[in-house]
Amino acid sequence: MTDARATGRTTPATYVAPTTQAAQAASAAQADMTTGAPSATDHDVIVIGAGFAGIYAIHKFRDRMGLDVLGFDAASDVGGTWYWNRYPGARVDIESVHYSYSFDPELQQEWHWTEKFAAQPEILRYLNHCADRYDVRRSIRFGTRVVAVTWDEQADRWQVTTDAGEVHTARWFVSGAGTLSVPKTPDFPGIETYTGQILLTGDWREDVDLAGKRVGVIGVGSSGIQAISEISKVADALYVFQRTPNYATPIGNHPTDPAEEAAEKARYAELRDASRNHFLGVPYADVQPSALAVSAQQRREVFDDRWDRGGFRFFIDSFGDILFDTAANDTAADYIRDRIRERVTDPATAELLCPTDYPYGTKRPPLETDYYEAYNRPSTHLVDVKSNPIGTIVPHGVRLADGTEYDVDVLILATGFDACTGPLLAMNITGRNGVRLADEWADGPQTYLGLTMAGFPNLYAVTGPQSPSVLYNMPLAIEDHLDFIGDAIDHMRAHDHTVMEPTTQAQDQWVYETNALCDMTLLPTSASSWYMGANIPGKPRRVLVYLGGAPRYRAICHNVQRNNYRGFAFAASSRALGAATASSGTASGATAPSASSSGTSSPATSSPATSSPALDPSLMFIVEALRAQGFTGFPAAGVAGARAAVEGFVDLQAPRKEVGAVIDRAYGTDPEQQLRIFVPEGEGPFPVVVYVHGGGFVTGSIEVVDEPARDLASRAGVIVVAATYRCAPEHRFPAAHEDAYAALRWTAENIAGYGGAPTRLGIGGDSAGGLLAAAAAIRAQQEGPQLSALLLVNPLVSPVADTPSRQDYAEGYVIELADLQWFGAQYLNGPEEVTDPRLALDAADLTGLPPTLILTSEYDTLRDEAEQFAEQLITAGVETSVQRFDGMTHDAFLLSGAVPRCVEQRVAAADFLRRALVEDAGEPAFAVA
Ligand code: N01
Repeated sequence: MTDARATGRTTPATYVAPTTQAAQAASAAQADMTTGAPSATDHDVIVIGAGFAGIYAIHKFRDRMGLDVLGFDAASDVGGTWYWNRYPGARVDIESVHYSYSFDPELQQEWHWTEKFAAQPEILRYLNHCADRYDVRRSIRFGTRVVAVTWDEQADRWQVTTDAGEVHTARWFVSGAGTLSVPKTPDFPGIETYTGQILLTGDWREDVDLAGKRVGVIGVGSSGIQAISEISKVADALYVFQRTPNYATPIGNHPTDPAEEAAEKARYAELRDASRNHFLGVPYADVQPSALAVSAQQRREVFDDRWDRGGFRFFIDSFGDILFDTAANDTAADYIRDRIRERVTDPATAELLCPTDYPYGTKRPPLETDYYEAYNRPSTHLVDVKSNPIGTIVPHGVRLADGTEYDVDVLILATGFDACTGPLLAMNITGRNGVRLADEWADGPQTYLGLTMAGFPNLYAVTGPQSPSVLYNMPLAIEDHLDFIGDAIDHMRAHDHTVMEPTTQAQDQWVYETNALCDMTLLPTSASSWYMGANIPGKPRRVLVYLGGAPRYRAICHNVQRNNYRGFAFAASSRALGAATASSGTASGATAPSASSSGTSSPATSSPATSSPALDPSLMFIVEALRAQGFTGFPAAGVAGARAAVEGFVDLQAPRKEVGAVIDRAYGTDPEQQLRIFVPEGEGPFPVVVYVHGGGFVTGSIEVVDEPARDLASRAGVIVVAATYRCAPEHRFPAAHEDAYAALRWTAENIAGYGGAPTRLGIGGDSAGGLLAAAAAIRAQQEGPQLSALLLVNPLVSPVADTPSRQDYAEGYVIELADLQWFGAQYLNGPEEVTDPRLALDAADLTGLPPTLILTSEYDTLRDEAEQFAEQLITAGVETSVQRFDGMTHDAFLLSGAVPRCVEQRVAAADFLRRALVEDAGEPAFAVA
């Protein structure tokens, strides 16, 4: 369930495209529209909708920020979705204790939910209580539909026209019109001849007594399933017209358990935090990596458990690959079909209720109570309108294509919504230069962060298309968006900006990321999912939700803010915005040249908003996958948790290649001073490279680099000696440094006994291992052995580097700034060590180092320091090449099973080693870059 509706309502039995309807009303109203100076109808912010979004928006902007705010809602009172959807059985399907406001700690302590999953009347009571508590009604015009929203370029304000012909203006326009608030009413032929009562689940405002009636329900989505479960108990006869069966799973509702409520309230803050760190915004934490990685028995146990515990646990808290992998999905779909067959007595009806032609979860999964048992009542009849479609509506009922007729007194349309884009398009929005949103979105939504649009200054779509919206617990998603908007308004006021708008580059990149994420899932395979806009004839088939999960989305938004509103342009007037939003170099917190004053202008930095191509979609899931398994960053995980998380990389690697030989040896007496020697196939003696694993001096092991080491050995035809070392915090600086060098020495002295040629020796490593490898190479200049190659993969260069990439990718890109700080704190004995040239490589003497290759990744906190280090090496006369991989993040080099483009980095590394160590050493390995 989602939020308020203020627009686009259609009368039952007639489907008018919302934009057409709004445009007609608007054209009359706009005739006498005035522009210019603020008047009594001028406001700071206009808010659309009086549901969860509208209530908090008014409270926040008016009471917390002191702005002049006016709200509109077509309804006669607050409630949004919960105002309009009063059909029997309407109920939330996220636990109420989580599906509620979190911004007011006292409210959440005081409010008592009577059921685990509250029914519609109770949620409406809650929203009325909130409306009273924050006294929002005095700022809302109820019973008022907005029919046009037009940017006035002279006044730099939005003009908002109502169906009463009034025009109000505001600097900022915030739509809380919801995602599922424009009902779809199919235009069945003959529907105007029907003499019974037609009801629309999405526009159901009064109690209707269906006892003793003959009722027809068209549609078996979440609304239909909830309604059918209740109506079947009272109707004389119930005919369910089903086109596509659904995978419904038990909601698990029950009256609130006082002990459970007390326990939840005692740790409410913690629960909210956990919710915001979960893909769907609920504090579930039991998801298993893969349905295919466990035995059939173990899988069954997980499914049984999640089925019994209810809520979205089966969907989101069972196995992480259900939405990505057809075979994994099949296991869930088979399980649900089996359970349906157990519950429905008539086998033919059971088969008809079993979905077979689309994967589970690609249509929004409904939750149910006794839905399948409804079909065991003799009065409930399932009618298959896929094989025999609805032909016409006749005066007394429904006639199918083959002529069969069903007489019904009441016909209920549970036929869904024009989701996500519908509510915005219904408002007939026109932005700068007369550009209509409907035209901009002719091929699908174009947004930045699912919240803002290029060409539409100061306009914000709360839980808009291409944001996590319906895949993120709505009240929390709404609060996050409104807090972002509030911060943006504060930022503008603090810097005398009049307007803000995303750049087209930032928007294009967001659209790319949203679509790319979707393409990695099974969603595009569903024929009629509203997630894809596929339920509305003629609607562009594009994913409408951001599938990267709430934590990743929140991290991106946070990064945008902390980086000077990366991807947005600010200006003193919208006329100055054009150049700033379209130009190529100013996407990062850009300030238009003619802006009056900003205090925010910053050098353009390479960032997700400015660079192309975008982050590789496979990597978008890595952080999310870690979080889904309860990992919320290295500092929070602690030493043991951090180590376990890095060991988990092994599950994301390709199968280990066969090599000629694998030999384990020790190079010291400590159990961590181990080597694993990977000898390639073929005739030796082979050149040799010592490889030092990364992991922030704290984590990592030979097991984690086993797969890449084999890959390098076989690709380059060299012996790879993977070394581990004493880790922090048990062993602090310089233990790891000493060990990396000791491993190098051991190799030089012993490798001949394993088929290696110690005269053709190199060293390499990734991340902190890169720093250790480089430090060992620097030491080897003085103390030997002589080296012929240095390979640095996404290396750390200095604990205190201060570079744009450390800021740009501070959160949400595998290694976060906070992780770097935490790792440093584990390894260093004190802050004075940060200038030690063994740790601050940029302070070391680099002369005489062997030919060096540095691989960097576009979206890596460490990118810039590594590239600057390359320049220093060149200045020091070292043959150096640096290769940046667009779209990649830190650690992609290790994740061969999850990141297809990892192979490009491996090939680059192997080519370098082959040229530097295997081929004629008389020629330079490569030109100085
Ligand atoms: O709509 P839907 P909904 N002839 O689009 C059928 C939220 N919600 O209102 O699949 C015959 O899911 C259509 O058939 P098909 C939730 O996010 C939440 O039920 O296109 N049938 C389908 O069966 C949910 O996903 C809650 O073949 C026609 C049905 O109508 C979203 O709202 C409760 C037809 C539409 O299903 C929408 O759910 C309720 C035609 N011409 C809703 N046209 C909770 O929180 C359409 N259909 C619990």
